[in-house]
Amino acid sequence: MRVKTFEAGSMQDALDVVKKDMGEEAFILSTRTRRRPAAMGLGEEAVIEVTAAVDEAQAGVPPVATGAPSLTYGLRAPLDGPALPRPAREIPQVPPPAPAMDLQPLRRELLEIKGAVAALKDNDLRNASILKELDQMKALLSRIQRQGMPPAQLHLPPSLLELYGDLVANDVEPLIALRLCEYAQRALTDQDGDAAMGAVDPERARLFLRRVIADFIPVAPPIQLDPGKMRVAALVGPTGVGKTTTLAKLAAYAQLHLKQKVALLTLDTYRMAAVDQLQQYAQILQVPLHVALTVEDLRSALRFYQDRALVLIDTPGHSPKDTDTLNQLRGLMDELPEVETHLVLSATTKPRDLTEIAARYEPLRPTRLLFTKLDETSTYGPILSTLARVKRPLSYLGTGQEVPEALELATSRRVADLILPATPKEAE
Ligand SMILES: Nc1nc2c(ncn2[C@@H]2O[C@H](COP(=O)(O)OP(=O)(O)O)[C@@H](O)[C@H]2O)c(=O)[nH]1
Ligand SMILES: [Mg+2]
Repeated sequence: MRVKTFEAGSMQDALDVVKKDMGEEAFILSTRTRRRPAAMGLGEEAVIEVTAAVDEAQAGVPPVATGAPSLTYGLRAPLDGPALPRPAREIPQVPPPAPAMDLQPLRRELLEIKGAVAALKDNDLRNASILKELDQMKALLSRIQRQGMPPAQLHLPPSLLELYGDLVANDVEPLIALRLCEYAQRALTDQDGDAAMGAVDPERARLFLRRVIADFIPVAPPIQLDPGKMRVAALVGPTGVGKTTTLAKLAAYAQLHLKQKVALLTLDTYRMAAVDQLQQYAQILQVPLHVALTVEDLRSALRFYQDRALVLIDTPGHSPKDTDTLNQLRGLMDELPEVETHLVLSATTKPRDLTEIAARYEPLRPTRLLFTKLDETSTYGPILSTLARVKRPLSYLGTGQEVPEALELATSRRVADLILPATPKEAE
């Protein structure tokens, strides 16, 4: 058995040297990577050390120059020339063995893999950081592929490019996301200068962008209740978005928490179930409920409610093609001189549908936007897009089915937090 250690700059080179010196039959005992000073003292370089062994008895190894006389006992290895006849008595005649499977290539491959793994292990640390970078790059690229990033975004510094991706992943329209990022970039550049921009700490950029988003979110004050004055608020919007539930939440809050006199009025007479639902809330809260079918009904109900601090009006939802109901509702709403009309939308509605719905309700001149079912979605970008289009302030946010607790007054900060959530690191 011959054992020898070789050194080379790479595992491949080391294995080549082993093969050359010890032949195909050599096997690796160990490998090691160590650092040594590079030539001329310029830093360090890696050296792969491979210790290999070979069984000298194996035929063909080490390779011997053919034809050269062996010095051993003056005998010549019978490499050339005709094979000598075997003495019959020396070896009993047995049938020739089945041809052995050639494991040589497999073994070689295994050795190479083993060596490569050993070399890799030593580079673990460096690899980990490269892999992490690659992962980030891959995520960014696949995001760009998915969302189709126009070249303009690519001019954003990396920290903002990443945030742009986060906004779009949260269903913020790409163009709005771009504008917000550009705005943040300009503001950050004004503060720090161009040179510093490339190195803006991602957490700081995130915080800054969140503030920019908050600045773009208009919010309305809560429904104002003034002594001696009747305030009227109506909720309009498609069927099933949560108008009646939200109305009950508002009524309960004003009645139970603010101790104000509240009355309910519904223009939703199409479905008995709708009236029943409101009737139940009215009973629980012990507030009066009026059902108005005509303009006259509505007028007399409002006269009747003069002493109330807050009159909340529920309305029917309707399908996109049902323009009759909408016109009828518009006729009734026109009767209300000073009304806060909240367009109720569900945060679970598809962005494109939100735009269409908002346009459809424009004739009712909503003065506020109210989003429900925030608890039922994980992407809040459509709220921002709708605000950008409809340009009405946000009033309340519905966060669950529970009456009255699952209702919040909307704040710019809260919505900005939903659109660009804090990272766990930021929350520390
Ligand atoms: N998860 C959740 N469900 C809500 C919310 N608001 C209303 N709902 C539910 O949505 C359904 C329809 O509500 P409803 O008030 O009848 O809608 P309307 O047709 O617009 O009056 C009901 O099951 C409500 O409990 C909310 O903020 N979150
Ligand atoms: Mg309803």
